[in-house]
Amino acid sequence: MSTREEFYTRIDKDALAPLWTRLKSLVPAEPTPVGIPYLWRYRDIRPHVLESATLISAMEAERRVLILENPSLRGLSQVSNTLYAGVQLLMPGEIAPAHRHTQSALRFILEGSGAYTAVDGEKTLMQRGDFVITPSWTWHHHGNDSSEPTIWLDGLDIPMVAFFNSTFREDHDRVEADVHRPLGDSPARYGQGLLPVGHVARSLNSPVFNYPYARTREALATIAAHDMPDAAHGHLMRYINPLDGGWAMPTIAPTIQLLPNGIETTPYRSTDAKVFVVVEGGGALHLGDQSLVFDESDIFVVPGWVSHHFSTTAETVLFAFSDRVVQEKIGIFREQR
Ligand code: GTQ
Repeated sequence: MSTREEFYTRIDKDALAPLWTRLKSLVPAEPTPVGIPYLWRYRDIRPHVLESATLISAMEAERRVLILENPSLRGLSQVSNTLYAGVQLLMPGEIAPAHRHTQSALRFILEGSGAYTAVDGEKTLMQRGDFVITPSWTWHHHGNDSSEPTIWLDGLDIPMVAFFNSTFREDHDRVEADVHRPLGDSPARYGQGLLPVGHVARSLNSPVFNYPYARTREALATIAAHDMPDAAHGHLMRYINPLDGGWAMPTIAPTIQLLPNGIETTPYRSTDAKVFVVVEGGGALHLGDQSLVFDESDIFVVPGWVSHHFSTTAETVLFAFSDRVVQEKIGIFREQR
C-alpha cells in the first residue's frame, strides 16, 4: 500500500476523507444531465390510466395516479433530478379525499370538463389546458361531478422537498375539507388585473390558483398574430404571481409557449430540467442525433443542460414546468443559445 493509501485508510477510521481525490467530481466543470430525455405517448398511456379505475377507487388509492418515472431513474418516482410527475384519473362521482403536505403541486388538465379541485376552502372547475396550483400545506381534495373521466398531469416538487428532508403530510378527518368561499372568488379578486387595496400576501404562491386555458390561448393568439417568434422559444410566456410579477409558484416554474407551424427553433439548453405537455399541434423534439416525434397530449422530459430544439408540423402550444424559479432565487440558473 502506498503511503497515501495507508494514510487514507488510517483517517477513514476517524470519518475523514481526502478532498483532492474527489474534487473534480464534486465540483465538475459543468453539469452531467440527470435522467434521460423521454416521451410518454398519450395514446399509449391513456388506456393504462383508464384501466387503473377497474382496479382501485380514488378513495382507496387516495390519489389514483400513474407516476411518470424517468427510465434512468426507475424506482425513484422522479421525472427529473428535482421533480415528480404523474397522471391522475378521477372517474365520474369520485372524490380524492382531503389531505395536505409540504410539497407543492400543479395540475395541468388533459381530459374532461367540469371536475373540481378544492384548495384552501375554494373550488375551481377544471377544463383541458387549465393550469391549477395547490400550494404547500393547503388542504385539498378533488371531485368529479361531471359525467366524464377527468385526467390531468400532476407536477410536484417531491424530490426537492425530500432533499431538504422537510416532508410533512396530514390527512383531513373528513373526505371533503370545508369550502367557505364561492366559486370564482379568487379570479375575481386577483385575476382581473385588479387587487383589493391593502391586500397582504398570505402565501408564496400566486393567489390566482387556476389559469384557464381559454384566456391563455387568446393571449398567445393575439401575440403570435403581431409579433415575430423568438428563434429558440417561439412565443414563450411565464405564469406569474400578480402580487409581485414573479413566478406563480415558489418551487416550480410554469410556462406556456406557442410555436408557429413549420418553425425549426435554434438549439438551446438551460440548467433546469423541463417537463412538457403538448397542448395543441405536433412536431418533433431534436436532441443531438435523436428525434422524438410528439403529438397532442404527449408528455416529455428534457433533463437540464441537454441541448435541444423543436420543429413543428402544425401550430403548437407547449406547457412546461421546471425548477428554474429555485435556481434563479439561489443564483445558479444558466442558459445557453
Ligand atoms: O393530488 O394531492 O400525483 O398528494 C402525488 C401526490 C398527487 C395530490 C400526486 C399527491 C397528489
